[in-house]
Amino acid sequence: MSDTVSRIVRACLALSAVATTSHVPSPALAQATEPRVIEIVAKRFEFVPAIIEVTQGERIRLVVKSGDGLHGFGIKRFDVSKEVARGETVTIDFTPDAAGTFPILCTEFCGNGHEDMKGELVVKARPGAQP
Ligand SMILES: [Cu+2]
Repeated sequence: MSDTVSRIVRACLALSAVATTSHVPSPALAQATEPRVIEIVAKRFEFVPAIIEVTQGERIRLVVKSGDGLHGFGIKRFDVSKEVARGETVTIDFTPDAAGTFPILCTEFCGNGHEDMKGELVVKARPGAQP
């Protein structure tokens, strides 16, 4: 019986050796290649959600949808500026390379209240990165 057990143990060890040497994509790797998707609705006169939290160096894909008429979506610090036409959805890819809190503004005049149409991008510092 102990002979059977030791054979099973040897088989398991051999299998685990195969598992550790084969190239199975790890979840960490998948995270590094796929941007994080954040959906935002732009409507008179707000962005929903108004505050977006991300991490410095993280790849971000913003999917901005107009909930009514024409709006704009701008984050000056990261050279983001997109027109969002009535009922349309735009995709904005970027990687925030600086930590801090940055204003999100509507860049297209959309009516009385346009000036109050603001959001915030909060970029948390990545440990070990330059602020
Ligand atoms: Cu506006």
